[in-house]
Amino acid sequence: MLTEGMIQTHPETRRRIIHVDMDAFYAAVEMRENPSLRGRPLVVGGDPDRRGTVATCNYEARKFGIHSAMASKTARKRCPEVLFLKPRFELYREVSAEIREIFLDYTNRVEPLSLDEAYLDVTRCRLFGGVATDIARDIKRRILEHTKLTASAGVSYNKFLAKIASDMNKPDGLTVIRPHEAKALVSQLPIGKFFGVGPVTEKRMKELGIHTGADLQRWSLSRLQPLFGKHAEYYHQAAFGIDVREVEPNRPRKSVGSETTFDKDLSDLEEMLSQLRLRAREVALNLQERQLTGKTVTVKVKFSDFTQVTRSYSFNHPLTSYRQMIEVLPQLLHHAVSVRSRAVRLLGVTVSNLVRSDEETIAQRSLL
Ligand code: DCP
Ligand code: MG
Repeated sequence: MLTEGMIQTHPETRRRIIHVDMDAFYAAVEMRENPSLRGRPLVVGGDPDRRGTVATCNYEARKFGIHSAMASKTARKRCPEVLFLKPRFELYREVSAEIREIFLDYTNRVEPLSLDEAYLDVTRCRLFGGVATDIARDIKRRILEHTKLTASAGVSYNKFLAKIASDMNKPDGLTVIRPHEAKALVSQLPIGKFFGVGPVTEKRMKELGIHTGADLQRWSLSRLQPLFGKHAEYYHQAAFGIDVREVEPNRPRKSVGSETTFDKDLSDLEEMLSQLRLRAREVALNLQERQLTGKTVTVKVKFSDFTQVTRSYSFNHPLTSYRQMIEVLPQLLHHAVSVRSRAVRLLGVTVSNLVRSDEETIAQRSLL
């Protein structure tokens, strides 16, 4: 059993981790580009007349209960005058590259999680006398100066708590969680906020009566293990504010994929196949851009009732052509759709087991 004393003397509390997350990122960039949008409820992504979902929205729209991943139609119902903007990923990628440059001025140990957030391990950074809070404040100041956008930062001794902290005082927040504050704070935390607890695990935990960190603290590791396998130890430690995961700079990409949701569900196999080929072409282009190739092709099918099936095929060697990829699609699709006889709402293709494309694979002969 981990006790409070053990947490405060745990060697991992010596680390200094910062999590930086931009505020309402896509929406904030759009408002910067067009200041007349400020003050109006605004959604980026989706289209109220079709099926898309909200990528993000500004804080004015959040007041109406609109949030990321919500169906556009629901968003419009909650706020009929909300403005829908098309995402401009090029622009967001540019800003993302700018903030990464700023991070690298403080430490090489930067782990980007998405375009708008990253972990930084500043344990060895000597700027500002090594005071992580001051480093975080300076990072926020430089981001604002350089991009005219605000970010929220969380400072703590591990990734889990730094991320929780950055979310506590959004927007433009700077929040510190110190070792002696961790246990009480984690006790209050809803179980869905724990790293690695997605909607499925959250449901399972709740069925077991685990709704908060405090509930989780009452479960011994040996009771969690048969239920959560290799994740049990992580959950057990996290309940006491411990998370030993390192900040991993430039974590290699594990897969490249592309998927699409249809305006109208598909039930014709030929039509599904041609859609899959389009996705595969996107994936091939993306792989080529990154000078990657892979051994495993996965087809994902989501049905009209939102259930989902994936089917994979692994080659002995990395793919050397687009043709190889599309040759396995009919069989994978067939296996996937034979599971359920329902209309198809979404199709996707992913290539994983990635390796760098070298002379033997596709650098010379293009994947396309
Ligand atoms: N995003 C998306 N689809 C989602 C969630 C997010 O496309 N389901 C995109 C749009 C966001 C960006 O990623 O702008 C960053 O995601 P965040 O979760 O950090 O959300 P925001 O930065 O928009 O808002 P917050 O201020 O809550 O961080
Ligand atoms: Mg954000």
